[in-house]
Amino acid sequence: MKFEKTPGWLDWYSSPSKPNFKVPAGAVDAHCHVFGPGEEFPFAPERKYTPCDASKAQLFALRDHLGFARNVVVQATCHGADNSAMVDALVHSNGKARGVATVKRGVTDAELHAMHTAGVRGVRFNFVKRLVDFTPKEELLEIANRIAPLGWHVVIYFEAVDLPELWDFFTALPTTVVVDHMGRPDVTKPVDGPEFELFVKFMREHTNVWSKVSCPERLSVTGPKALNGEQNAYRDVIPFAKRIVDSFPDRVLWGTDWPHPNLKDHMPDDGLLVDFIPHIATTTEQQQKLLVDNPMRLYWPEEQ
Ligand code: 0GY
Repeated sequence: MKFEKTPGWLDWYSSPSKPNFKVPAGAVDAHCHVFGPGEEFPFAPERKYTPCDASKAQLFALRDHLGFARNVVVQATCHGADNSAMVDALVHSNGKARGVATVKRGVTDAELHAMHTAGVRGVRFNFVKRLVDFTPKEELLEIANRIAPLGWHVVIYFEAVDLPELWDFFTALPTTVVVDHMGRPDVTKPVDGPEFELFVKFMREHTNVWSKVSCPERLSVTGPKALNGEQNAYRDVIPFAKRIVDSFPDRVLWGTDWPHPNLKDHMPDDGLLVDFIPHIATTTEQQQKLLVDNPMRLYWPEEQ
């Protein structure tokens, strides 16, 4: 089936630079997606956008180019609860990829076990209204209770302003809980202001909560250009991500977010994104935890 991209959709950056920062051996890109290809894995009828194709082979080529050893492939909303493209990437990765699925209440135990065998280790609950329709919380809690015995975790994606309303639900989840992109803070607000303090409190008071310190390109207002005298792009995101890494070094993950759904203004050079890492994880010990030890503990615990 042929699919027309959403008007204005930006294709991923086809010739990323070689990063200056050399990631540690065994590093994991813990947040990335595959899109289709649509002819092989059709996009979901209920999707809110139609992306460009972004195949497993292209993802694995990027992994090698950037120096990563492994990927965690997160189910993207354009595929709804049909996890076949993501699972296909896992089973063709030579054990170098694990995944996070989207499932509905009707998923069978046999389907969950098959996904586990393929390498799925979590489910994603998305609360970003522009991306998904509402799912009742009791349905999500039921899913969380079913995946918990498999040792899986729950990945949550939400906007910072919605954290107060979602707090009770999040803190009732029975598994490790991984927050996408630091709960999408508004980085024009102070890093020690009430909004981000609430997120820090969420992590401080709930030791099962982890955060991806990813997606500066999504959160930044200053953007990718290093300004006069500034050495780094996306500099307005640094204080937020650095604060989370400094405070919770054992509960942070990092990912490229390739192929970068829904970016309107610019498509990041993935090499530049890797060069962002040493600005937020400033010691080799922090970098080792962020890129290797933490994702390995969560996604490949049997190798620990
Ligand atoms: C991300 C962010 C976005 C999209 C999705 O599954 C998705 O469609 O996650 C977004 O638009 O903010 O993590 O990839």
